[in-house]
Amino acid sequence: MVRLRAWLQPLDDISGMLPGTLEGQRPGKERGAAKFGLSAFQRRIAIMLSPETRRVLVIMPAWNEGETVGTTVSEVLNLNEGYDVMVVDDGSKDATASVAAAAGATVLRLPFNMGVGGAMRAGFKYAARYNYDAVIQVDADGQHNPSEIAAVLKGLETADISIGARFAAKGDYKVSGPRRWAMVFLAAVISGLAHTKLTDVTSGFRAGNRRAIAQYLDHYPAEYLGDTIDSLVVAVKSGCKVTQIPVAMRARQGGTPSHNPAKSAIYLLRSVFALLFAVTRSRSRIVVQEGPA
Ligand SMILES: Nc1nc2c(ncn2[C@@H]2O[C@H](COP(=O)(O)OP(=O)(O)O)[C@@H](O)[C@H]2O)c(=O)[nH]1
Ligand SMILES: [Mg+2]
Repeated sequence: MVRLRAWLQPLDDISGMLPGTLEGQRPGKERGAAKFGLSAFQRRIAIMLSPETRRVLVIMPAWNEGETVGTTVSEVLNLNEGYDVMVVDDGSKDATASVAAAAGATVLRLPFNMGVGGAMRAGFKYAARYNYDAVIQVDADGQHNPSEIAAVLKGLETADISIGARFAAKGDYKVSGPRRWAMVFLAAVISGLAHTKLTDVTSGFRAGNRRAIAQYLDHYPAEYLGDTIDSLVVAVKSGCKVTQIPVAMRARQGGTPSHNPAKSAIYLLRSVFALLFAVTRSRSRIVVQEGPA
């Protein structure tokens, strides 16, 4: 009964949970029900009675990506896999939000810039609230090829977190110098912790199941690279199983990177030290909610 009541809450109450404003589409099945002119109550019932299908939320962090976000959203929706797309617009100064909404995404606009980790956290909260079975992060700049989403999601058949990994026998993505050494070191340490070979622990192209979402809701750092290294270490320590799927990453399809190469290299070196702190963090007790959080 409690669960039923939770389901019947107004659809718009998400706005009370997140420090931003929500625009655009509602989760897929609701869109379908809305087409038939059903009331909010009837839509809730329709969703509850609809056949069990795995619902996937694509979370797209975006910061001043007006040039590329529309195409990336369209590419995902044109796969026709039934994925819902949520763009988390993080205080962009350009038309990111309106372009994303016009392309068919649900857009969460954060009132100020919170970084990729903060944006992802808002996305996970939304995924838990709307009872998604799986989430996958896809960058708005088009580097993560939407045609590989299904392959990365497939990794969830055997693990809680599936990483779309470069340097894993697919693609020609190359990094050299100190940046490469830092990445190799980080991958080696985290592979040891996870008891599986991981080659690309800073990849943001990651999928997670309900267990991963529940764990991320407990701990998902907002600092740069915290969303990759730190989050992964704590997830592993908390008992989440990790796997990787080889992917070929594309070049950024337009716009400019949020960090120049020199700054990225410095951050990456700093993240080697941050790894030490991550290892000492306490583990999460994972509580997977059945039904909306
Ligand atoms: N929400 C949010 N997204 C960000 C922020 N910085 C970068 N992004 C997004 O995260 C993704 C990866 O960022 P990018 O600058 O391409 O980093 P790189 O691929 O590591 O060079 C892109 O979709 C960016 O729009 C931020 O501060 N907030
Ligand atoms: Mg990028």
